[in-house]
Amino acid sequence: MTDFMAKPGVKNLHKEGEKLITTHCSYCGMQCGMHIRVSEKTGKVLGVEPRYDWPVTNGKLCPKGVTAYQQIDHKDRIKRPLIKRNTTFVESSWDEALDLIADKFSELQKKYGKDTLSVFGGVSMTNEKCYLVGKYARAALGTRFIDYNGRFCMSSAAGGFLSTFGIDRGSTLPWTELEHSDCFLIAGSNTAECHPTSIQWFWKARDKGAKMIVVDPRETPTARIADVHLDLKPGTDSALANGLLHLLIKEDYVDERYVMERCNNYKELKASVDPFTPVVTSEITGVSEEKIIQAAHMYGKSPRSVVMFARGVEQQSKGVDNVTLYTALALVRGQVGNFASGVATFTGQGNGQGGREHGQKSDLLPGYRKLTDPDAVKYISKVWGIEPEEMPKPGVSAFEMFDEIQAGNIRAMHVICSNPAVSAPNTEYVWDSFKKLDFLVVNDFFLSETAEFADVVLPAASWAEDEGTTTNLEGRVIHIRKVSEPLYESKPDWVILSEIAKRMGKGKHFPYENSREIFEELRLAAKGGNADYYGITYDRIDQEDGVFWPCPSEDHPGTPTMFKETFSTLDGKANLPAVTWEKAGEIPSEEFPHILTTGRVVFHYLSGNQTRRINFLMEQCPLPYAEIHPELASQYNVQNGETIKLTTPRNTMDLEVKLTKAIRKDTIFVPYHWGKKLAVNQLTNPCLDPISRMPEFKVCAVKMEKLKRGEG
Ligand SMILES: Nc1nc2c(c(=O)[nH]1)N[C@H]1C(S)=C(S)[C@@H](COP(=O)(O)OP(=O)(O)OC[C@H]3O[C@@H](n4cnc5c(=O)[nH]c(N)nc54)[C@H](O)[C@@H]3O)O[C@H]1N2
Ligand SMILES: Nc1nc2c(c(=O)[nH]1)N[C@H]1C(S)=C(S)[C@@H](COP(=O)(O)OP(=O)(O)OC[C@H]3O[C@@H](n4cnc5c(=O)[nH]c(N)nc54)[C@H](O)[C@@H]3O)O[C@H]1N2
Ligand code: SF4
Ligand SMILES: [Mo]
Repeated sequence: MTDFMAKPGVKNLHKEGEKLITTHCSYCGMQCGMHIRVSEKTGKVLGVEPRYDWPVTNGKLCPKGVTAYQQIDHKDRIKRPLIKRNTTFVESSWDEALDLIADKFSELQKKYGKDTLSVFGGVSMTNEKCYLVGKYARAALGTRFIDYNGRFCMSSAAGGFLSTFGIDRGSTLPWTELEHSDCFLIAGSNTAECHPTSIQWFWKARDKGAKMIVVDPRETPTARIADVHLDLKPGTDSALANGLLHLLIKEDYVDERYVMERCNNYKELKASVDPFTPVVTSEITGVSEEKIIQAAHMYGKSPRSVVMFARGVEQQSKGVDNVTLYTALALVRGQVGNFASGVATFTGQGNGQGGREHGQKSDLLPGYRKLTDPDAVKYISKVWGIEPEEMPKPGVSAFEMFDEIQAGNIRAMHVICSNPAVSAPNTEYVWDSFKKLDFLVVNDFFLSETAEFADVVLPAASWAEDEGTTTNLEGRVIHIRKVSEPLYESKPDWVILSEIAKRMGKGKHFPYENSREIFEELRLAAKGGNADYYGITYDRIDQEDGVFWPCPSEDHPGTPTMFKETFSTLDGKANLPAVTWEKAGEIPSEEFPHILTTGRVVFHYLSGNQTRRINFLMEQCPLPYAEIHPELASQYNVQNGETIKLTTPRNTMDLEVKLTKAIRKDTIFVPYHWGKKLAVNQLTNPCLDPISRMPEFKVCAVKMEKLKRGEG
C-alpha cells in the first residue's frame, strides 16, 4: 500500500494552474477519499492527491486507487457507439444506435412478449444510476428479468443479515470505531489485499493490545499478521463457526441476559451446536483442536469484538448459513449494537451496498422494498407514475438468467456495468448463452469480453465524469463529484437509459436533467422503506462527511451504529440460526482429488477489464497463476514456474505454478481477473446457495496434471 500520509501541517496540495476535485475511488467498498488533479486551463485530468481529512481512510490509497484516474483519459476508451455489422464493430451515431436498440427491443417484445428482454446490472455505478437501472427494466422495458452482479458478491451476506437482523446493512458499526475494538475475528476476507486501507484501523487497535483471529485456507497477508490463523478446508466454515459457538456456550462466554432479552431461537442454537466438539470440528475443518480452542477463548474473553467476513465464507452454496453462524458469534456475546463491536461484511464493489438497495435485484424495489409486497408495489408505482398492474413480477437471479436464455425465454439482454463473460461461473455456458441471444446491448467505457459478444456497445461515461452518490461499506452515503466532462461521445448511464426509455414510448417516466433530480426521486422512493434515505441530501453529505442510512428525515442524524436498542425484525429480536454443517456442492473425488478456490490479488479488480489496462498494475501482475503447496507439487514433480493443467467436471485450463507454503496442502488458489482462456471461471461450479442464489466460486473439485515442455 502506498502511504501518502502528509507530514503534519501539510495542507495545501494545490499546484499552480491546477484545481483539486474532491471525490472517492472508483473501485472497492472502502470508497477511499481522494482529490483528482485537473488542469484549470484544459480541464484535463492530471493525477491524484490523497485526501487526509476523509475520516474512513485518512489519506491512504492502495495501488489501484493511486492509478484509478488513469482510466479516465485512457486510449482504450470506447469513443462512439459501436454496431456489429457481420462480425466487426462499426462506429455509429447515438441516434442510429439508440433507434436500433428500441426497434429491436420492440420487435422482440411484440413477437415473444415483454419478458423476452432482460437487464443485467452492476454496482460500480452510483445510487442514482443503480436506481434507474431497476426503473428502466420495470417501467421502460416492462420485463421481470432484471438482476445484477451483486448476486455474485453480496447476496449471501444480504440473505444472512435479513434473516438475522431483519435488515441488510453491511456493517453494524462505523469503521472509525474499529481502533477501539479488542478483538477481530476475520473470516474469508483477505483484507490486506482487498480492502487494504482498512488495515490501518487494525494496527491502531493492535497498538492498544487488540487480538486478531483469521479464518482462511491460505496464509494471506492478512492471516500473517493474526494471533491465530485457522487454516480451514474450503467449504467447512459452518462447521468451524458451530464449533466456536459450542465452546463459547460450554465455557460460559455467553451474555445470557442479552440473549434472553434480544434474541430468538437460543435453545435451538444450543442444541444444534452441541455435536460440534473440538474433536468433531477439527475433523471436518482440518484445523487443529488447539487452535480452535485458543481462538474461542481469545474471542470469548474480549469485551469489544468485531466479527468480520467477506466472500471467502459467502461465495459458497451454504453462504447464507455461514453468514448467520458467524453473526451468531457476535450475538451470543451480546456485542451487536455496542460501541466498537458488532458484525461487518466487507462490501465488495464501490457501491455494493447502495446498489443492492434500490431495485436492481430480481425481487426488490427501491428502499429495499419487496416486489412481492402489494403495498410496496402500490407505493413505488405511484412514485413512478405507473399502474400497479404494470409492475412486473419478480424474475430470477443473475446466473439463472443464462438458463432462461438457454430455454429460449430470454432473447435479448442489456448488460450495464458488468462483465459476466469473465466473472460468472462456468463461463463456457455463459459464452454459449450470449451467442444464443438475438440481441445483446452492453454499456461500458472499455470493450469488455462481454461487450465483444454484443450487437451494440454504448460508450458509458466513467465514474469521474458524472455526479452522484454511493454508499460505502459502513452504510455511509457519500458524494462522488464530477471531475471532468464525459470524454469523446460517452454519456452517463442514466442519460443512455432515459434515451432508450423515450424511444420505447416511456419518456415521461424519465424526465431527468441531472443526477440530483434522480436522487430526489430515490429519496422519495426509499422513504419509509427498509433502506430509508429520505433524510439524506447532497448538502448534508458534504457538510457531515456522509450520512449513514437509515435516515428517515432531514432532522434525523443518520445511523452509524445499528441495533442499539432493537433489531429490525417484526418482534425486534435477532433470530439466531440453528443450522448444521453440510458439504460443499462438489467435494474431492478419486478423479478430482483436490480443492480449487478462487479470489483476488491486490493489483487487479474483478473481471480486470479496468485494471488490465493500467500499465503499472499489469507490470506487477500480468497473468493468472495457480498457488500450490510444495508438498502437493512434489507429488506431481512440479517445480515453481512450470505449467500445469487444471481440470474440473466443467472444463480445463493451463496455468503457471506459484509454489507457496502459505496455502493448505489440499487446496489450489487461482485469481480470477482475466478473460477467455485465462478465465478460472471456466472451471468453477455454478452450484447456487438455495436462499441467496450465490454461486459457489470458493469451492470445487479439481484434478491437476503436469504439462510436458512445449505443451500448453
Ligand atoms: N484488490 C482487489 N480488491 C478488491 C476486489 C478486487 O477484485 N481486487 N474486489 C472487491 C470486491 S467486489 C469484493 S467482493 C471483495 C472481496 O474481498 P475478499 O472476500 O477478501 O476476497 P477474495 O480473494 O475473493 O476471498 C477472500 C479469501 O477467502 C479465502 N477463502 C477461500 N475459500 C474459503 C473458505 O471456504 N472459507 C474461508 N473462510 N475462506 C476462504 C481465500 O483464500 C481468500 O483469501 O474485494 C473488493 N476489493
Ligand atoms: N471465480 C470467481 N469469480 C467471481 C468472484 C470470485 O471471487 N471468484 N467474485 C465475484 C464478485 S464478488 C463480483 S463483484 C463479480 C464482479 O464481476 P463483474 O460485474 O464482471 O465486475 P467488473 O469487472 O467490475 O465489471 C464491471 C464492468 O463495467 C464497467 N464499468 C465500470 N464502471 C462503469 C459504469 O459506471 N458504467 C458502465 N456502464 N460500466 C462501468 C467496467 O469497465 C467493467 O467492464 O465477479 C464475481 N466472480
Ligand atoms: S481500491 Fe479500494 S482500498 Fe484501494 S484506493 Fe480504491 S477504494 Fe481504496
Ligand atoms: Mo464483489
